[in-house]
Amino acid sequence: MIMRDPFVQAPPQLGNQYLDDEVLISYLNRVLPAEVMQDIAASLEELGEIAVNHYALQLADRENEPKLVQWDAWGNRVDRIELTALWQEAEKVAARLSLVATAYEKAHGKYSRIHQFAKVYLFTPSSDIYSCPLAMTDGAARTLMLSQNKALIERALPHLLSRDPESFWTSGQWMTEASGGSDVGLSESTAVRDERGAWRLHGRKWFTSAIASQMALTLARPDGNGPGGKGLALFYLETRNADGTPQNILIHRLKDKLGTRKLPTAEITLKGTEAELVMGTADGVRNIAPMLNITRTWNSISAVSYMRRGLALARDYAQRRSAFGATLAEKPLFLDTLAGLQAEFEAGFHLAFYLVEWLGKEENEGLSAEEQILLRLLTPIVKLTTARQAVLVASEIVELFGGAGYVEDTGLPLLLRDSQVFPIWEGTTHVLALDCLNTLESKSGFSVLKTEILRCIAGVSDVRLTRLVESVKNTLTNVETWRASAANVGVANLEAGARRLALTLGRTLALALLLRHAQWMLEMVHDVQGDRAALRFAQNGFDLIATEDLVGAKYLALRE
Ligand code: MFK
Repeated sequence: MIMRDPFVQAPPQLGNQYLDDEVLISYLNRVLPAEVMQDIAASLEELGEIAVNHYALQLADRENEPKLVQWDAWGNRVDRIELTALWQEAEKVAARLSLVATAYEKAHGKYSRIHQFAKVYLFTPSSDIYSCPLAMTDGAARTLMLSQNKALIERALPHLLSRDPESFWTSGQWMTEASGGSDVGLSESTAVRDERGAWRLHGRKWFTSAIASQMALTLARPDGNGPGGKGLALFYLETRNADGTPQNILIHRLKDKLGTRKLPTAEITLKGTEAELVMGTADGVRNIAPMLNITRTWNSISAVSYMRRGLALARDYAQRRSAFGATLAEKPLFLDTLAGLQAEFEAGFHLAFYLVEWLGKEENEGLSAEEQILLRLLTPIVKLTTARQAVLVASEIVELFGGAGYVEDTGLPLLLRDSQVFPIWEGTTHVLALDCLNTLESKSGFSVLKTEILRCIAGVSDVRLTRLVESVKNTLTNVETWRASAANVGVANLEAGARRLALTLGRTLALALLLRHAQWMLEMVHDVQGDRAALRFAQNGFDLIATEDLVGAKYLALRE
């Protein structure tokens, strides 16, 4: 009898993550002038290759995690974070490839944000979410610039925007306290002036991501200020003394998180940490909002990048894995599920980059009053929609791999654990939905958004797509009808429906963007399959408005 070696499954492989990405390339071809596209293509191809190499390193480094060293051998409290080698390498790559600076150097005007976020999109899933400290670095740079605080701009921006790994700084965003990750106005940290007149911060920060950063923006309540977000002030601090020891900061422990485990997130106490006011002694929540909006944009791009990574792996695996007499790539049911996920990804992709386009326009050309309301609405809507998609897609991808998807050393469970951070960080789906509802109600935001969605589909004329144009319009009418009737019943009904409302708006806008892109593909690129993502995404569903009494849900929700 011939003894055969047991079967060994070939693992999934990644190709150049830029060259392989038809969705990214066709989007860039549509929105960028040809000379910009030509200018940036090489940098994206380089990142596409780095993404492959770092993915392999990431898999090999899977079990390494950052460590907190609190004491030295002689009993001195040192509170030092030992970062993993790959995490430190990611910081160097980020500086060298200007993952933050590209947006501020503005080599391509309003398109610079698109260039920057295309790079971020390629790098993030191979970086163990190094995009987190970079998001806050970008947010800090923007917040300081808007503050017009000359001294802080001169001090910090050259570091935040450096291309030199030696001088590059990242920034933390130290906001969350035990009293309120969402209701930030409950923050208990205080600020008092010392005998020199310098501000000293005291208090416990409960969830400080990227604790290894060189600086942070944070909130504290100056002595004598009133309660709530208005009574907080925005402060700038540097985390270390000249000798590298923490600047009156105690690091108690690193969070034992479900995912993003390479990212050192800590519980800390500020014990008289010296800090400087960024702008004024109050309105801290309003003043830190630019940072939130930037990090929410990063969150959206990161969520989309994770979907793309999962799909790239699943597609490759489908060619390598056989079952029941054929490869998975030949199995209609496998393909049907994959197609549904690809449509979700493409919808999220267009949403996220559409948000980036508006951010680029705001920074380079300025926005009209109506456009400001639009961007204020788009940021939470796109963040919450893409974040929910990322969890759903990651869960399905893991399942597509069967048992291998459930085994840690394939690296696949990481996709799901890391994706779960997207709907939690930077505002949960609930908090962002309420923020969205507030803007819709207080600033006539609905009519602004509706006008924009209709503008996106105005040029969609191909007969394969026009049925869906009508569906978009009908959904907008449904939303309007529901809002009017829910408002009549009372604020509680509007609030209960806020999540469905925000997701419906996000998914309807996504469909409109897919339709606009499909029209371009059919008309300009003569791609006969150009309508596929829009048709399939519509089938996945986009109108989530429920007409039943949502307040009545209380009975069901609380039933034992
Ligand atoms: C890839 C991963 C990248 C992620 C990096 C993560 C690292 C960071 C980790 C974390 O820290 S996660 C914690 C994140 N926490 C949040 O995101 C907070 C979520 N909660 C909210 O967003 C609440 O809506 C908010 C705290 C803002 C509500 O607080 P308040 O005190 O009720 O504020 P209010 O009254 O809504 O707003 C105060 C002012 O700010 C208003 O302006 P006026 O004073 O002029 O009226 C608002 O219009 C303005 N404002 C609030 N949010 C804004 C904003 N302005 C512009 N954009 C916004 N988003």
